[in-house]
Amino acid sequence: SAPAAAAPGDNYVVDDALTSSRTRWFDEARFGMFIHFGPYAMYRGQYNNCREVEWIKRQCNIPWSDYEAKAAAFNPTAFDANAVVQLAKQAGQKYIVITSKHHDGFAMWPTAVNRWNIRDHSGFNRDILRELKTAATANGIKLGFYYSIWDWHDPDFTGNFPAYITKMKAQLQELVTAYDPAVLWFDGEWTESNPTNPWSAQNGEDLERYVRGIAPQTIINNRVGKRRAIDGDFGTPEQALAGSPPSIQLNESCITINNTWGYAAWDTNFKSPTTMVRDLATLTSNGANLLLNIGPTDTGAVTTGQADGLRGIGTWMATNATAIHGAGHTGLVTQPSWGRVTRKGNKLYLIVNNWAGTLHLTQRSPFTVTGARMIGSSSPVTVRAAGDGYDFLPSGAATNTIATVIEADIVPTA
Ligand code: FHN
Repeated sequence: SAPAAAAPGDNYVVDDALTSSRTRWFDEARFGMFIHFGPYAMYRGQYNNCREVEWIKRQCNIPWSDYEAKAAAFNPTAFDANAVVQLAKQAGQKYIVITSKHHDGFAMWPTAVNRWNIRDHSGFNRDILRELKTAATANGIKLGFYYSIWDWHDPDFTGNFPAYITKMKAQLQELVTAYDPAVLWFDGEWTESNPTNPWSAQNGEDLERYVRGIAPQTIINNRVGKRRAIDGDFGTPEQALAGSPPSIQLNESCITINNTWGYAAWDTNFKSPTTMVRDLATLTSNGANLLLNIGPTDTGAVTTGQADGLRGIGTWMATNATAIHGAGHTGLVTQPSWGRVTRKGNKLYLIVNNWAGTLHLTQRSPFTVTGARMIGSSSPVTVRAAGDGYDFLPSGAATNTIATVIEADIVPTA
């Protein structure tokens, strides 16, 4: 019989087999670093009495003359790609996504498309995207770029949209050719209610097709288009924990280490390593990634507060990363009140936040536990069938104040 007619958008439902080989590294990574960095950092979160960050131009009604003057003085000599990459690596992050262009339209690489970029406008004679790429590659970390579709600076965005799209594609071509990004992370497609943003569903389809054509291996987020469930390769819940499957195939929650994306001197509300590790465990147990954001200062430095948070996560990861990297959702158990359970092959990882009391696991599908042990300790763990599943009885105390991990060998029996 004749195949069913393709519904609009069907060609954007990515083939599973293709997806699994192309996107496998992303699905195994689980943890990445997001970096919001641009000339908005020059305001350090404040313009007169107005507090804003990467939106400061628009929300604080800064005249372009002022913003352009600030951007001309942008001179982030303290940006140290190696230090950033080491921080990410130490935290157990497998990829970095940095803003190549935010809504202010400012290119963080020496684009030939316009002069509104870090070399021609600011005279900063280094290519920090290149430096990051080099440092990341040397350390086995992937580099991707955030790119804002919405552009406040280019008059063609509102004046001559086809001309704007041509320039946008030319910039994306530059990024792909020069840096071979592992991820293109689009944003700013969402202002549907904003009449100054004419981005349509068709524009999204067209851009996705264009990027696939020039960068077939590159992973694209769903904000390339307006139909978030089917555009791109992965979903992007923001400041929220992605839920458990089934949903769209891949998900990545982007969450800030404090309250803001770019640098604001007043925002020192850093999340604790405990909160972030537990969020990472929850996301891993849901089969989703965490893209944890930092915002370097106007000079390009990573603040102590941000670095300390990442190091705190790294201390936990140094022992327990096996419960995160390559691990994911398990349909075998009900997530317990005392923590989260992830699965990698025939191992379950019980990430125990609350060690006191019985560690009971409720089975949803049959499996047998053939052995269990604490990670980072030689204390044995006894397992016994109990009620609707298993009880785990560790012989020692918790080894970690954030979460202690028990690894269990399992044989699924269904
Ligand atoms: O407006 C941006 C915001 O500045 C930031 O880049 C976040 C990151 O996901 N995205 C937008 C809001 O959805």
